[in-house]
Amino acid sequence: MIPSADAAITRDDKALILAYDHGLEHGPVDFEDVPESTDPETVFDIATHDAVTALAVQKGIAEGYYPSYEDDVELLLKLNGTSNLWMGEPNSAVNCSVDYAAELGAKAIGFTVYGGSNHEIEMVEEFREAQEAAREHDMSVVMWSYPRGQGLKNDTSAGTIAYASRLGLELGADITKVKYPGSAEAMQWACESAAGSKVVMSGGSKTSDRDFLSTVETAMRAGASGLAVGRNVFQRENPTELLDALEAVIFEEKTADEALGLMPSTNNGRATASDD
Ligand code: FBP
Repeated sequence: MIPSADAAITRDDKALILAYDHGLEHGPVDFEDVPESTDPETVFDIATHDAVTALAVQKGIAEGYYPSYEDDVELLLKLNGTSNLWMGEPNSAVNCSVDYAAELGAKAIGFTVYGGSNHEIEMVEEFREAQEAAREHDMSVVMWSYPRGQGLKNDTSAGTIAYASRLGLELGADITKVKYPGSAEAMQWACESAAGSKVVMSGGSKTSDRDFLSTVETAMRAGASGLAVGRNVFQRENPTELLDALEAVIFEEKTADEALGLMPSTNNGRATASDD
């Protein structure tokens, strides 16, 4: 790993990446709970929060909306992606070049690698091309390291997630994004396996404020360098409040309980009927 290669998308060596590639990966169903999130402008506005170190989007969204936000948001251009309409073995089409990402103003590239898929070999070869081109542009490299496919039934087991974070180190990612493996011990193993390169936790489907902040606190104490989160932010009625709380946990080493106190709409940390 190259020291400080991720400086443009980190703060105090930590990252809070807001992911908004769900329209491609999952489809518009992810915007149903908060229909305003269908409009990329809504999420670009959320990304102007101080806690957000980069916004990850696909090319079409960057082309249309980033010009209005380039002073306030760091762009992480996701170079590949697959729709949920694809029913084959896990794979991800490369839909943007590193040169074009740089032209659009991106400071970092994002790339999914499905280790264990029948398509692992070609995905890693595509990653190689992108990673080396990113180095030429001094752009940070973030790998979405999501083992799945073939015989990989449980893609969040401790051993699989430790292997996922190691793939990021071995293949030259500055930051590797992995699914939460379910415990502090497993997360610590994943972070140690990355041997000094950064590991960030993927947000996953929406959970309660308390559950989410507790998981983030656990991941941070286990050695994670932050979070790459989508639904747990933009599917909330008040994403700014959650970002205030995440800022406290990730950058100020506050506990989840302390951070919940920054969220008036959860009744200062006490769960309410709307706390879902
Ligand atoms: P979430 O925080 O909403 O889980 O987003 C993280 C992310 O990696 C997105 O970038 C991506 O769209 C999605 O999860 C992919 O998740 P999966 O491949 O498991 O459907």
